[in-house]
Amino acid sequence: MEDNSIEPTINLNSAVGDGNLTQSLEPESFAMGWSFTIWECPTPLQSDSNSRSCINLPSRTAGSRIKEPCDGLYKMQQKKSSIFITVEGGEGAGKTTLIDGLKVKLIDLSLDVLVTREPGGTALGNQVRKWLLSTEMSFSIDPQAELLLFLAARLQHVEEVIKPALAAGKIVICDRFNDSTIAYQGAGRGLGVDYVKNLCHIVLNGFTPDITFYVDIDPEVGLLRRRGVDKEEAKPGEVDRIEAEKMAFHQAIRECFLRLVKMETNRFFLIDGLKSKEAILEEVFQHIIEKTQTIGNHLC
Ligand code: Z5A
Repeated sequence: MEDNSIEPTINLNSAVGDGNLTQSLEPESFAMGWSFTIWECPTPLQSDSNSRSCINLPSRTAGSRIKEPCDGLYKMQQKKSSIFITVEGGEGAGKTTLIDGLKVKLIDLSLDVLVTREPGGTALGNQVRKWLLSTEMSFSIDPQAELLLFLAARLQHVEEVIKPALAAGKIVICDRFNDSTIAYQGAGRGLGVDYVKNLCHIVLNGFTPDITFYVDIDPEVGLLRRRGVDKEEAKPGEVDRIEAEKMAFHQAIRECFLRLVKMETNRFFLIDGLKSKEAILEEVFQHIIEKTQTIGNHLC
């Protein structure tokens, strides 16, 4: 497994006390999601060259907290630092653009980020992607078969890629997940929203993202945007098999996404896809910081 350890220095600045110090460090001052808490600080703090007090943490500190001095170092307690984020939306909503920007911002904070997508992310997922999206496939696909193929690809993706990455403390950002299946197959194909929702729950044994951003855009605008971008599944200027559906299909999907957002306000954030790329990125980034703090506090 990849070694994700780092050795950060935490500057305590005004938090220097004479011993019993309980201090949660501001998330902006170090990597978001790392939730260090200085539990007790019974020895005099060291000073760095700028006369600021600091503690040099030992390696493997992701999501840890300092408990008590041990062998000259500080004992750490592990807690969850990983987070599973999904981004949903119709065609051309700006999901890929948003995820690319988020990745850069989070990596700038020294966070370990894994970006993946559906269908895809594994050899099986990429194969399913080809079958389901390519305009060159000459066979027809029954809607139930399509649903089961998306779910088979997802199960493989979760077990092979997503869960191991989360277990390693990474932030996982996935372009589309269960909500796409509920909207596209449940509402768009008419298989039934509740039926597809239940099936997703059964297949993944309730595995759910921590945060979901739904980027909302009128499908007419989204499809126009999409036509300017080449895709591996369709020839330049063309659309893929699902994009090629009638406008009513895409409108039904949008309406379903909007209903899902209202049903799970704890997990979903509704993002206006007509805002500028920069504004969307900043808004989403702030939501992640706030939500991560909530998750961190909850797990303390
Ligand atoms: N599908 C399904 O049916 N069931 C399932 O369970 C799953 C998926 C998982 C996957 O397509 C297809 O599979 C999808 C649903 C179905 N159906 N279709 N069609 P995909 O992964 O290949 O593509 P996509 O997810 O639909 O993404 P996309 O079309 O590539 O769009 P996007 O990622 O949201 O947009 P983008 O590439 O970031 O941006 C598109 C253009 O807009 C680009 O030129 C950007 O520069 C521009 N853009 C982006 N943001 C902005 C803003 N804010 N303002 C102006 N312009 C912008």
